[in-house]
Amino acid sequence: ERSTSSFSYSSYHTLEEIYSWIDNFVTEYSDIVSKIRIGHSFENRSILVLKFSTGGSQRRAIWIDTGIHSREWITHATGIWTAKKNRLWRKNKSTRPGVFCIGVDLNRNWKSGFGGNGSNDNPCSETYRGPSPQSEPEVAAIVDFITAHGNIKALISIHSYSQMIMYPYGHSLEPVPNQKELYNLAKDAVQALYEVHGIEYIYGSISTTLYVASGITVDWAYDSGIKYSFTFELRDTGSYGFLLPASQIVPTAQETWLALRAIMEHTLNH
Ligand code: ING
Ligand code: ZN
Repeated sequence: ERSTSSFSYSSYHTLEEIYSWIDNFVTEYSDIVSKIRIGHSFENRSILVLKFSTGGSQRRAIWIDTGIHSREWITHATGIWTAKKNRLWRKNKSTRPGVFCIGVDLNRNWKSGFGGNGSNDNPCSETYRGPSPQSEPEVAAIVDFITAHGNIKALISIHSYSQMIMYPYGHSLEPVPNQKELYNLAKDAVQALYEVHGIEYIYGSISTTLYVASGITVDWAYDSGIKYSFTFELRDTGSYGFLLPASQIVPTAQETWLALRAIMEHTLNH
């Protein structure tokens, strides 16, 4: 494997594969992770430590070891998965009494379709919807602002990654009343984006293009009367995934701007 994003976390690996995963990992996260060879086994294999640090010396630390008993395969695999999880948090950071897991998915906490398919009532899930619609201060703040404003005509909610431009609904397969208009506008936006750096996006409604998801930002916006509600999934399609290299920031922003402009101009003229 060439990168830690193409590594299969759902299978067991040989020591060679684990060593090569470690090398990829420290290269990809060189600002925070380093590898230390602290010694070797009786049969002379390297004993490697992954050190997570933002710098400094003599700082307090936590040690975790896995695989000290070699037949306990799940522990080596859990160690690798846990190392990789660092910096890839999705939800907010809310806590509730008696609930062990942290965070609500802020793209499942909106009123429209709250609690439906493609959301989860388990607080430990990555798509945990929260106890009630708008229970989270981050969602409530946006709802309050947009509602008080009262004259927002278009809303664009930007995520990554997958290279898609989509419109409501997420919570149902039902086409929205102006679906034809949204389809054509998404198509124009995708074309404008493509012309900048040749990056291909796909488009369509959320539920038919990606998957069914309930309690999402754009469904709420649409149902609140914002007829031009879109969600973008920016670069890439998975080679780097959430860890898109910084060298792609400006090109991504440039092409995204053309798509945003297509939507803004259409909104202005309708
Ligand atoms: N994916 C989105 C998610 O929240 C999405 C996909 C976007 C669903 C917009 C519904 C509406 O599952 C990301 N990147 O978070
Ligand atoms: Zn997202």
